[in-house]
Amino acid sequence: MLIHKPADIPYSEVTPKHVYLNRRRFLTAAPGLGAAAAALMGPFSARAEKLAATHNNNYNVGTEKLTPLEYITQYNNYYEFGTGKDEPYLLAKKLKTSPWTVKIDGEVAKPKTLDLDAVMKLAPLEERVYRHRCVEAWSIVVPWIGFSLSTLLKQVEPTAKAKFVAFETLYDPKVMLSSREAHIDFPYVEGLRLDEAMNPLALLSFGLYGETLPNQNGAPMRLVVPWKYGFKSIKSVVRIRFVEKQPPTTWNLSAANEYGFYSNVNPKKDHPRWPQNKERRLGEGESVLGSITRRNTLMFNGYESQVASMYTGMDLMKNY
Ligand SMILES: Nc1nc2c(c(=O)[nH]1)N[C@H]1C(S)=C(S)[C@@H](COP(=O)(O)O)O[C@H]1N2
Ligand SMILES: [Mo]
Repeated sequence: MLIHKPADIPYSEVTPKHVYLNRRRFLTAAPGLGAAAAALMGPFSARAEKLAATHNNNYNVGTEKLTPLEYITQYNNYYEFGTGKDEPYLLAKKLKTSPWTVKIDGEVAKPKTLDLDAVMKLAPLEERVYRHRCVEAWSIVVPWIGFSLSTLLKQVEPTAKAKFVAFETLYDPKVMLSSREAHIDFPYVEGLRLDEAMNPLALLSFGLYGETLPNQNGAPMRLVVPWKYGFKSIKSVVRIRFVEKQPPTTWNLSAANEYGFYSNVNPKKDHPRWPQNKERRLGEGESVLGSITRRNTLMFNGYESQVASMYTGMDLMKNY
């Protein structure tokens, strides 16, 4: 199911030493999963359930290695649970992910409210390996599980007026920070142009590494828009609205000069406070001093052939 044979991935190569030494005792075979996936899964998914999926070979990242699970699940941005990178791992346990419904309405012929099970049954679950790059210049390679977002969006039959799609994360003040504490407005909102949302690369994800999503990664259902900076990949989605006008988005509201609506990964367009042509791949080339290697950031995060045509004629330095 996964792309590497176990022999290709010694634990010592993909995992920090303290983690793999500590992990051996958890390596019971996981039925239905490839041995490589079982080997890469750590003890940190106690509450996650196995989620079967078939690997889709159209979505790979060449020879780049999967990022070890520990990095994907312990270094996160999920401001509702804290602004530090380790806080979502520690605090997102409080998120109640069941029951879960998503309401889809706006410029559509058939508005719907679906529960999670109904959404997950819309299409066979696929495993896709994507690069995922944060605007803060770190990146990971993740074996996500899900299917194209378009599968869900088509259910409600968008009208001719629908030009954009707006997304909203759950906001539960009982378990999440206040906007004042997090310094951004809640609920977290994001948006895509209709053609972007319908692009097959835009993924609706329910899991990673053969299991349901850890809460800190946006359980039970999140977007993954891999040609854009990570903040466009909104977590824990409860509401989707088709709209005529470009919808407001959280980071753009917070600092429009730093975070645009489009936010396509672009090594030529620096962030006002740092360059964007290099990135730190979590788990790669680390020493006691931290990560010392830098990878070159690719235009559209390496997905140019699949997405560039959507932006022909647009000035991407202005529409950042
Ligand atoms: N609701 C919500 N979604 C969110 C965020 C957030 O703070 N809240 N952070 C975003 C940012 S900045 C990034 S880089 C990615 C991180 O996803 P990951 O933790 O699964 O790697 O989630 C995005 N989605
Ligand atoms: Mo990010």
